[in-house]
Amino acid sequence: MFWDTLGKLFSFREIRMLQRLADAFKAIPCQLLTFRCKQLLAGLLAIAELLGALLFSLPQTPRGQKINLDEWDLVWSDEFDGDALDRTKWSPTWNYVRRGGVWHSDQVSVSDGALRIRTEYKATPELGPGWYSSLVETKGLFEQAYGYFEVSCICPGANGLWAAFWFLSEGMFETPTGSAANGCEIDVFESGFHGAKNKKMRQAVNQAAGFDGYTPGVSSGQILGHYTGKNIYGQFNTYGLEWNENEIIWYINGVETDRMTGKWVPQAAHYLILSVEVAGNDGNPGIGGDGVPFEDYNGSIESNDPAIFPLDFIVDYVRVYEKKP
Ligand SMILES: [Ca+2]
Repeated sequence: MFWDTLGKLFSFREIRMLQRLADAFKAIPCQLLTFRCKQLLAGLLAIAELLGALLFSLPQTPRGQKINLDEWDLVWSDEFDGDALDRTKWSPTWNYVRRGGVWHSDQVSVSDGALRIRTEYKATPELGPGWYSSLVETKGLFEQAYGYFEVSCICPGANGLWAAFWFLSEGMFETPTGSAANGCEIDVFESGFHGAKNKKMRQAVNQAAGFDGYTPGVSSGQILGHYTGKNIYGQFNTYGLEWNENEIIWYINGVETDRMTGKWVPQAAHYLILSVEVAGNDGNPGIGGDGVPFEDYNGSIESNDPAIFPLDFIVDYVRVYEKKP
């Protein structure tokens, strides 16, 4: 009841933080009595992180429950073991200017057990010189409501771009309904803080959901939080999403980071998307629609050492599970 009342005042993310803060405080007296310093320090660390997240939007370390895959059946996957994109599972992008770059199907390949979405500058392709990257999606080929969805990947480590594993539903573009009954945008993760001025942000990913399409003044979103992985630009991390009728729960490396309940839990089948986007506008990298440079959180792709390109978003697998009955 107490938390229900708070729900009218605070966002899901804020309530989650308050719950964790309360749990951490509850743990302190008994830890003091038994001198279990390690847990006390962990509690204090959690409090410091929560305050940092609440006051300064700093990223948090995942410290929730672990996913138990024994409770799930694998129903769909791509291990990327072939030598080309499996067109029975994925559709490549059509080729067009996207934000600060171009999405082009030539930027996708499969080799050595992984999907690679390549970002690089190309001088003379048909859509003009610029930064080329790509998208693949399961639209029309595989769509599912509910389950556990997981990607294992190495994010492209460069300023001014981000990789993502995200979902959309066909119905979310219809007239806004004030709920997520017809679906929403679900971001299992988005990287995109490599160039952040604040060093604490640089290993963070964003986990979020957005509702009622993209209608100005109507759509709304929940950036549930910024969470850290382990060396996300140098090694494989997993990013997961558990989803049932009542809640969606985000994970990093199998540990819960955040969850959302209520009317914004989507109830429609969604398709899966893997993409790399170049920050920018109308093919011009590094600036927003207002013409202001993206300096604070990730910078411009042109601020990187050119020697790091071509740069790949490397995806080891995507797996989708259903809960065992
Ligand atoms: Ca693989």
